[in-house]
Order: sequence, then C-alpha cells, then structure tokens
Amino acid sequence: MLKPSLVKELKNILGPANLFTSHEELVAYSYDATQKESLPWAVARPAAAQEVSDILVLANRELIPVVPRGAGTGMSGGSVPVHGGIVLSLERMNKILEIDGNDLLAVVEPGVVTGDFQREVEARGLLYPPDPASSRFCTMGGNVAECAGGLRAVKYGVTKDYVLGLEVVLPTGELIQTGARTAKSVAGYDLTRLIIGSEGTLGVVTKIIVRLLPLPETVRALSAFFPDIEGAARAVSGITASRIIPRALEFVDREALRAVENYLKEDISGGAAAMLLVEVDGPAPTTERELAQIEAVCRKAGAVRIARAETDSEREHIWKARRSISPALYTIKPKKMSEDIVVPRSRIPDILREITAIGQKYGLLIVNFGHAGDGNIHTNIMVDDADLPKAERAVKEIFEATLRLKGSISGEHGIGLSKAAYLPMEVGPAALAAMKRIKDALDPNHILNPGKIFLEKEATNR
Ligand code: 2HG
Ligand code: ZN
Repeated sequence: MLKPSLVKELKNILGPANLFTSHEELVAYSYDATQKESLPWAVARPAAAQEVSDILVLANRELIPVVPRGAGTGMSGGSVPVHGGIVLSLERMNKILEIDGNDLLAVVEPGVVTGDFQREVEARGLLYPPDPASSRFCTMGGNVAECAGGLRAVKYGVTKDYVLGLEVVLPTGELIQTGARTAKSVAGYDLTRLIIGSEGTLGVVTKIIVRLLPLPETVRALSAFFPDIEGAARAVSGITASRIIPRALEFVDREALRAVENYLKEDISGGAAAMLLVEVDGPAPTTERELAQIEAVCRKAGAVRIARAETDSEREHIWKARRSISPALYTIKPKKMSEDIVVPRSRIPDILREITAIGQKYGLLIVNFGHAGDGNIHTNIMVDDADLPKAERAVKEIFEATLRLKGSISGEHGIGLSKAAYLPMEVGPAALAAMKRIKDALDPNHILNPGKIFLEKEATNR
C-alpha cells in the first residue's frame, strides 16, 4: 500500500488520471505471459522521461520497488511485481518519433508495438528485422529489456543487433543517452549493450534508436511435413550445409501441430509428425533458386509433403499458425513451463533426444517447437499443478543437458523469475558476482525490478 501522501505526490507528477490504484486496475497489471502474478500497490503511466525520472527519485527516497512494464507478453516473469510497489507502464510513451530513410534509422518510444513499427517502416521500403512471435502485441521497450529474438534471428540477429542507442533513466533518476545515431561508436563502455537484455533491472528505457535495412525485393516461404522429427532435424542441417541462410527456419513437433490445428480448427499437416517452416528473402532469382534447393533438401531428408506459399496471404497464413502455437498449447494443459534453451545448431538432434528421455523418465508431456535455425528450442513442459515438482526436476535436467552440449538456458526470454535459480549453473560464481556488482553500482537501493535475474530464496517462484 502507498501512503496517501505518496499517492498525492505521484498524481502531481503524472496527472491524476495516470495513476491507477483500484483493485481491478492493479489486477490488470499484475501478471505476464508466464501466468505468474503479484499485485502492485499502484500503476503509474508516465508520458515523458522526466516523469519517469521524478518517479524513480521518489521511489529511492521512499525505498519503493518500481517495475517497468511493456505489454506484459514476457515469458520469464520480468514485469511481475513480486515485491509490490509501482508498476511503471510505458504504454503511453508510444510514438514513432522519426523514420530516417537516408541514415537508415528510426527513433521510437518504448511503448510502440513492434508489429506496428514493422509495418510503418515497411511502408517506406525499409525493414526492422527483429520479429518476436508476439509482434502484434509486444512493445519495442519490452523487446529491448529482454533482448527479444524471434522468427528472423537466424539470418538477421536479435534486438541488440539493431539498437544504436538509447535514452535511459537510471534507477537513481539521472537521464542518460547511450550510443549514437551512427553506424559506429566506441566512446566509452558500451552502455547500450549493458541495458539491452538487463530485464528492467538497470534502467528504464525512454527512447530507442534502431538501425534499419532496405526491404528485401522478395520474400518466399514454404512448409515441409515429415513423418518423424529426425527427418525435420536432418533437413535443418541440410539447409545450412547447402550454404543457405533462410530468414526464418522454424520447426514444430507433433504435439504442437495437433494443438495449433485444434486451436485454429484447421488441418494444417495432414497428420504429419513434424513441420518445418522456411522463409527466404532477397532478389527474385535468388529466392527462387534457394526455395528449389530447400525443397530438394527437405525431400531428401524424408519430407512427405512440401507446400510453397504462393501469395502473401498464404505466407501470412503459415506464420499465423506458427505464432498461434504458444496460446494453442493451453488447450492441452492448464499450465506450461516455457523454456527457451539454445544449443549449437548441430546439437539439436542430441538435445531433442535428451529431452524425450527426460520426459519419459518423469512421465511428462514435453512439446518442442521454435527457432531451429538458431538452435533455440521452445521446450514446453505441459503440466497440472500436481505435476509441478517433477516438472521442476525435469527442467533442471534439461538445463544440465543443454549446458553439457555447450548451449545456454535462455536464448530470448530472459531469466526473470523463472530461471533465477538456474543462472549460477550457467555463468558461475565470479560472473554472477560481477553482475551483482553492476546492479549494486547502478541501483544502490535495489528499487528497480527487485527479485529478478538473481535468486533471493531457494524456491524458484515458478
Ligand atoms: C515463440 O517463439 C515465443 O512462439 C513463445 O517465443 C514460446 O510459448 C513459448 O514457449
Ligand atoms: Zn520464440
């Protein structure tokens, strides 16, 4: 609960309409896509960096937690206010400030919806490549906080590869500019990279300068269906072995296919056990040649059916099915533990074998899909409440297997609450201590997004 005097002070900063304190409003900002929830004491909706700064100064004075929030689509609990406090929703800071086709950059506020931004730049013949599966809802600020990856990372990289600079309010209230509007800049420590992926624990991003690319001349896609997951894995290796880098290379296993078919009430796969979705872009002769090569590789790997998307609407249809997997999985079980392990691409068959064995050992249904081209697999353990303890043990074993294969426990969703217990397994004590010293230096009172990334107690808060 906030003291009435603080409510008054916050209303003075924000204007009375932009501070929410009613129970219904607090519930609406209490959760993210992990289904974890915790009520904040208040929700602040600033319209400017100065308001963000004033709130952080007040929060430091009063030692109140502040939790930055985009659209709440996060997959690791990053925006869940586990210690209460103020949720700082950036939803009103939603302007595209500039799109510069000469310098190939854009400047946006954090609350801009990523998909809206992609459409705006595409209308000007430009491309913003990062493309999280939730692009219709997620925001650019949330993408920066988590260093979102998504569907096109295999060719184009992830959010950090497109951010040139940031405006950030530090936890203590100072406003800083990081990076520059240039293709290069090595002036001092790279604070841009430090803030990207820091999950709202080191600063509140109030402006983002991103790099753009020319829009590719053509985009072509196909789906390929396999009688087993091994065939799909062989095709993934075959495609990269033919020196083609598609802009998307996604795989979907049997359970995920069935879930999405039920959800969309449509037979997509004709009963296949695995599907690959492949998209290439570039000049027309190149994409035509690459598509034919990919078809040949898929056939050789055992594909039973290959369907080219001949029109833009067919292509959108394929991607709609892919983007629907995450919500569709809730038709199987009420809860899912969404992991986003990543292994060197060549180790995908090994990790899938290990995951199957772990699922069998614990009698758990584990669904796998995702960014095969990146080695980034969305391993979803489907559970009822009663399954949670054994699912937790299964997750630990999956992470151990991932690290043995020289992978990482999170490719794109971040550590947040879900993986805080496991971060030490990957980074070790010295790196963990260095990370904590950075946190202490920038946020001496630990008011900004407390309880995230670093474990506070033994339980994992899942
Ligand atoms: C995706 O690629 C998202 O669809 C969500 O990263 C993954 O639900 C998931 O596990
Ligand atoms: Zn993903």
